[in-house]
Amino acid sequence: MTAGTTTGQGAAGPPAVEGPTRHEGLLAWVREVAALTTPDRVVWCDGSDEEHARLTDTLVAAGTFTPLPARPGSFHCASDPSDVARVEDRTFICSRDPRDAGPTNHWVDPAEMRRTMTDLYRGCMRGRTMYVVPFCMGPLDADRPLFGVEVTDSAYVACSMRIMTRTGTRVLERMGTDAPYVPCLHSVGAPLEPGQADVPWPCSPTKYISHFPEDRTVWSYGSGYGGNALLGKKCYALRIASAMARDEGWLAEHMLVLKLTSPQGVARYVAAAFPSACGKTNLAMLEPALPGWRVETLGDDIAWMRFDEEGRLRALNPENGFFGVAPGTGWATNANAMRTLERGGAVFTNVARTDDGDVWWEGMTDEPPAHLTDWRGRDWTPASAEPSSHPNARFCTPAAHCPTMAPEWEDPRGVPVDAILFGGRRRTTVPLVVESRDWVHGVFLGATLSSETTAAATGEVGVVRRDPMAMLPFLGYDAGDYLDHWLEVGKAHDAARLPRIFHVNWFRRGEDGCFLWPGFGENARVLAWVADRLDGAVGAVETPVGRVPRPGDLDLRGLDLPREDLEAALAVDPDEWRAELPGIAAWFERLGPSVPAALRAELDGLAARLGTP
Ligand code: GTP
Ligand code: SPV
Ligand code: MN
Repeated sequence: MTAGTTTGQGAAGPPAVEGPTRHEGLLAWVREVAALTTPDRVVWCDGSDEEHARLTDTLVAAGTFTPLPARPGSFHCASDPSDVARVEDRTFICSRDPRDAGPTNHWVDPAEMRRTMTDLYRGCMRGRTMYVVPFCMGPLDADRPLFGVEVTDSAYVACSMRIMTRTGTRVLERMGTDAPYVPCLHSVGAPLEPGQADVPWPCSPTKYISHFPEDRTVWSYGSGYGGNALLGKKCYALRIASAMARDEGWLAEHMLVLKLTSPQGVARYVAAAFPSACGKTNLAMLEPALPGWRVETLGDDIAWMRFDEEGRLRALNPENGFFGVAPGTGWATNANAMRTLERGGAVFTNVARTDDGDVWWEGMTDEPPAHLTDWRGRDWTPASAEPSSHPNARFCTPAAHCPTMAPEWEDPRGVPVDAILFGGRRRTTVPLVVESRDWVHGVFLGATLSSETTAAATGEVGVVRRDPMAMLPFLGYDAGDYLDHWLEVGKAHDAARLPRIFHVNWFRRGEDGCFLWPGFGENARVLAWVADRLDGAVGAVETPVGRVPRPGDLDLRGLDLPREDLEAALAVDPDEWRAELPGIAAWFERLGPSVPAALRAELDGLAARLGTP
């Protein structure tokens, strides 16, 4: 049997499973899943263009996809209105010891979770096709590629995984007969009775996104949405990989990676962690407003970082595509994303459709079209009360379509990171950019990162919460242990070679409620300051929170920004920071005894510098 062929269900139960591999462990697992979930047929995905066309045809026939005549090869997709974002309250870290999940994760005993979910999975693929998607996180020519296999009853997931990861026969070949892999089991949780008509977006009100970090396994049920269902992304490449990284001395982080080249031709690599919907994709694809500077893209969401023999931290983007926030993406803000999306092969989920076969979302153009079909299929005009697209509407597109990809983005060794930025979405208090004094202080800045919640996860939007290294929803283990791991990797390597750590905030607002800093392409001015700081070529002023540029330290040529706004964006107000201290102390309290003493000492030092005992 070859990849892509199907096995029909015998009269007496689940389909016989053979596959285009001699990996006995994988075959046994797929057989076991098929026996439990009883799909009508099993398809091993080969990753070919023909298969992609078959999948998209299937999705069009099911009413899930709508072809976009204005963007040949790309599709519109509408999810069920209840299934539009990550479900953090249904996400579980099932470590054997609850202490290892830590106070920030939901924990369920692994045996109990397996029992609960096995009951849910029993017969859950009835009437559906089970797709077997072998995938590789990172380039296939790595010395030790990290594999996964997602078994899913969703054609949308199979199709999206082919965009977001390296999939198919080439992966099975590289896996050979015995490579380890992360089993990722996914079901939308909507079995079909004989003769029952399907819906365009099957899903279940019962959702579980479960991780078994000791077994390196993911079980997901009930949702088709990106972060809940494309299991190579947040579930594997962050939650499971963070546990692997802790054990093996590396870092799996929620970070973009970019290459910044100065007018003198000096190239620097920058990794940046911002919480969901806080600007990673935009920064990764930035078009500098500063003449002479150049930004190229290596990744927009996840970085795996390992130390090389010379003690340099090297970052690799394990993904193959972008799953980006659509609203706010336009020619004025992120032209490179717009160019990427013109090249076909994209899936647009929960955006609006135009009358001439294209997509539209808030922020794509200044003026909305006079008439749209909104993300829920309803007529929409500029007079409509609600936005036309869901605020967490997403595009899914191959990274290779992005015109600014750095040639080395697929180098399996990764790129040496010169600077790490932590950033959040804060209306007040946090200045545009701060440089840390050293690694430990930088880890403190990351550990106490705070941000307003966004539509990327279900729940209230705009609430300030602590989000250490933008990893709060993605930690596969105890948060205090994670911070300690950051300190330990710093200690284990030559301080002079460690990346320098900065903290940024593009989202501070003035008294009128408007953003103080114009953001987007203008953020190149902050990147340039960071690069110049690495060279010691530009000044800064010491403040209680770290080193901050004076207005004259930023290259502001060509920027029309009122001096008061710039000063307000850079200001470190001791009163605001004193008011911040109890929140940080409460956060450390919540994380409990595993918070490293060195970070508690940093908090004491900050309090002392602010004149509070
Ligand atoms: P995830 O994919 O959820 O991890 O998000 P992300 O961090 O990649 O965020 P993204 O770049 O998609 O930006 C999210 C939202 O923030 C979009 O609506 C952007 O328009 C907006 N945004 C990004 N950068 C800036 C900026 O510099 N200033 C302002 N004001 N808004 C920004
Ligand atoms: C995020 O929420 O941080 C995302 C989108 O990048 S998702 O894949 O849903 O996690
Ligand atoms: Mn993300």
